[in-house]
Amino acid sequence: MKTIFSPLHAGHAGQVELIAGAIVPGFELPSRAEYIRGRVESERLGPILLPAEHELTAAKRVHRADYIDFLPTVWPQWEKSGRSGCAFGFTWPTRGLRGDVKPRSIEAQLGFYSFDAGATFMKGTWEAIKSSYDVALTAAGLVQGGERSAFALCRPPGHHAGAAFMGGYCFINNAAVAAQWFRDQGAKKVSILDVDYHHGNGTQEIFYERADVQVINLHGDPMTEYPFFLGHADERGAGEGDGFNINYPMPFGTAWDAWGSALDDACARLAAYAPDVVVVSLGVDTFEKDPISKFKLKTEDYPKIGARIAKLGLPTLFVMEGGYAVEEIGINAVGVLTGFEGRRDP
Ligand code: SP5
Ligand code: ZN
Repeated sequence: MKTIFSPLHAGHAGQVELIAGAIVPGFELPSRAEYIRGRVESERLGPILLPAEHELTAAKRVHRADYIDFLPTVWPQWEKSGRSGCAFGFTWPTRGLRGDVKPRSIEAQLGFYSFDAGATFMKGTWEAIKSSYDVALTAAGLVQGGERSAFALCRPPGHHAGAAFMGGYCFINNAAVAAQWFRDQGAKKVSILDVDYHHGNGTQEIFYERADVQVINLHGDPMTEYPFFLGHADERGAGEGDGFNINYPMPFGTAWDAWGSALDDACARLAAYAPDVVVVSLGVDTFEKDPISKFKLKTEDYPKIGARIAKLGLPTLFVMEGGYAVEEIGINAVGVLTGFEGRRDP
């Protein structure tokens, strides 16, 4: 399969992160994408192509227009206000505060459009966000054009970003954008299968009241794992969307046995829905050595994920999300893709 990749992701670098009582260098590193690109090459998965530039129209089909218009202004506003370092909000309009008035301060605007301090801006961040969006849409175009599958090597990731908020390293929800774009191209039904370790709260929020996009998530139980405030099994969708959101929260320590059973169940629900196309939110932070996660999948398990998805027999777009065990991220992510292609020895 073809991979779409942009070198512009690399400008999104130098993040800091608040974690476990300390400020540390961010985990969502440029080297993540480089390791994956390297593995795509060494495994000869297929050609690696640059994305085509796209207008932001498709982004505004799933995100609020004012949110998308805000993103390119963040770094310029931050610099103009005399700040440096990296830009992120740390005051949020939570219960008891007003969420209906957007203040003028850039710090406050960042809080207004975030649910945590995990999506940070540096000088090259907007260009990276835009390139990640272009990567997703270009890869979606290949599948729309008749290819069985394509790999959108997106960075930054997207599944925590909602209609009008960023967070968890995510800004534009690339998988949601692609799913909506397939709908707008004529697909009647689209399924999003999110296998990232963390619940894709943004994707769930975007499609929660819709029956035309089925959203399935396998993830760490929000009672104990980030993003904590969404991702329970009783969240089944609302209104017309009732029954079209499916969550599989799982406890710390979950290994292939239980995770693979959840995937089987998820794939059965997906097949019953019978979508025209599948978008996979591909995170590999389920890996046993992931530094911020608590599942126990092994390198040999990733090709099995791909093989199970391939059995659906549907056009499939893979969109890169998380995975922070940098040295193994390429092996595991590309393992899913070679497993999908039915290669015996990935
Ligand atoms: C796309 C994606 O995978 N985003 C993940 C964002 C996770 N941010 C919060 C991480 C909290 C980790 N807590 C574990 C502490 C380990 N010492
Ligand atoms: Zn994740």
